[in-house]
Amino acid sequence: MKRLAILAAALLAALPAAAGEVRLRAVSAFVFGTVGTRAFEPFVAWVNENGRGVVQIDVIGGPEAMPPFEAGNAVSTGVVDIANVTSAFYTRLLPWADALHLATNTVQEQRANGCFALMDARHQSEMNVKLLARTGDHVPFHLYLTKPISGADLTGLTIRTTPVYRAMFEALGATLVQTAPGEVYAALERGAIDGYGWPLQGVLDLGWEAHTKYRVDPGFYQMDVNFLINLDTWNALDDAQRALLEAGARHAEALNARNIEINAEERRKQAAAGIETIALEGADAALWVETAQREGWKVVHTADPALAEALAPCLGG
Ligand code: 173
Repeated sequence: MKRLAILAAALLAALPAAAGEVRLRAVSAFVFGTVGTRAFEPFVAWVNENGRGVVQIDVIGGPEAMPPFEAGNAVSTGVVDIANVTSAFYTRLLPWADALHLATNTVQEQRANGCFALMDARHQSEMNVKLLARTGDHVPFHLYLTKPISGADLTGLTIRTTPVYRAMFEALGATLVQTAPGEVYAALERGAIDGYGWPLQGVLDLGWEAHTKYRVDPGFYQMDVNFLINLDTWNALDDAQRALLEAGARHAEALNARNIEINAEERRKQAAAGIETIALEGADAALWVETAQREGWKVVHTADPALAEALAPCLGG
């Protein structure tokens, strides 16, 4: 059976595509049906619906098909054509990419003021990918905990991180462990961590509410989930194929506005699931958000001072 399947796959791959139609292979660093694919799924559906005979996207899979921190490398080298991935998972390839989640404006504003074009150009020259779309606007990140805190001090707590939260949580005194999202549940269950960073959306998609007691407010930054396409693949497409993908990207970005409503719903769902809010106030709240922004930008400055200077104003300051 297995040999037959392999033979069939080989024969299919050897068949020439319909004239003018190109098939692109895509992976997602996030599990399908969760917050990280909320814009990518409609993008793929839109392209496959509107791109018949022009361009089609074949989804290979999510993190079960490829480790999430490898997705950037895979699209950079052309192992896949398209990746749905957050910049935090490819900072090894593009150290300044932490800037993306520091934006306080929308991708539509970044397209209008030239910031998107600048970031796209740098993705192209430094990572061999085109930045096709940015989704996730309006969704802040939060710290979630299994035990309470009384202020903006994380001393003594072991927190699961990614590059998104690292500089901020470290400055606030936490001990950090970096893991892929797929390892968070087990780490909570084992008691290996006292909390984790994650966007406002998605905790319940992943079942983490079972081991989550608190969400710390306010949130900080803005989630970025980007569609990257290998630059050689992009350059080999014709104008109609590129236009189709660009239109699909705009379609996905237009969905970002819905996040404002989804955020409100998510807060209600978390509360209903027993996740209490720890709302930092006054000087603690100020320290929380100021530390986030200051420490985040420090990382970008260290990676590329000139680019940090150029990006800060057009990402909303
Ligand atoms: O916490 C994470 O794994 C992370 O960095 C992230 C980024 C964007 C969306 C979801 C999670």
